[in-house]
Amino acid sequence: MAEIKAEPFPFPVKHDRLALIVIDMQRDFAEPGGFGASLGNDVSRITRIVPDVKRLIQGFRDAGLPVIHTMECHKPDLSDLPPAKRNRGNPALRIGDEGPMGRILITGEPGTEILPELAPLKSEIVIEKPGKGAFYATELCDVLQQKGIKQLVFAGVTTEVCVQTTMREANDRGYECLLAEEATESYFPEFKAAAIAMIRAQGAIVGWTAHVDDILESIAYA
Ligand code: TIU
Repeated sequence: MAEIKAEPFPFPVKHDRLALIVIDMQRDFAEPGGFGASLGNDVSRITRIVPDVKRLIQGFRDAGLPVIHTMECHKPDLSDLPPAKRNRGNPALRIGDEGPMGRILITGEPGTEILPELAPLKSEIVIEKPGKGAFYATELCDVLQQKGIKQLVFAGVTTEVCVQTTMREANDRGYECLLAEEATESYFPEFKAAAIAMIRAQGAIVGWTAHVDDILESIAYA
C-alpha cells in the first residue's frame, strides 16, 4: 500500500480517493483592514504560508487530483449570520460592516475573495461556508460523495479554528484527514503547535500531519 511519511505514523494514501481542501485563504484573514486584523491579529503570519499553499495546490493540479477551496462568508442581508457570531468579542469592525476592502466577510466583496496567488481555477469547487467548519450548512458532503473522495489533505487558515473544526467534522463523517504542516497557520504560533499535537495525538485521533514535500513526493508518483 502507498504511504505518505506522516505523524504519528505513515498515512495509508489512496490516490484515487484523495483531494486537497484549502481552507479560507481569503484577503479578510491575510491583509490589513480585513476581519483577522479587526480582531487584533498580526496578519503577516498568514501571508508567509502562501508559497507553500501554492506549491501544494500546484502539485494536486499537476497530478490531476481535485482541489477544493472554502471561503468563510455571509449573505449581504446577514440572514446566515447568527447574532452570537456577529456580536462576539470587541472587534474594530464586525462581520457585515464596511471596511477598507468592502463589507467584512460578505459574499462578493473584495476582501472576502481568495488571495489572487491562490485563486481557484474555474473548474475547481469553491464552498462558501457561514461557519467555522466547512461541512456546516454547505454542499461539501454531497460534493465529496459525488467525487468518491475518502481522504482529505488540509491546508489553510487558521489551524486551530476553521482548519481544525473542519478536520473534526470530516473525521466524524468517516474521512481520513492529513494536515500539511507548512501550509497552515494561526495568528498564534503556540495554537498552531498545540493543534498539530492534538490532531495527531492518541494514534491520530483526528488525523495525521505531514510535511508539504512528503505529500508532493507521494502524489507526483501516484
Ligand atoms: N477561517 C478561520 O479560521 N476563521 C477565523 O475566524 N479564524 C480565526 O482564527 N479568527
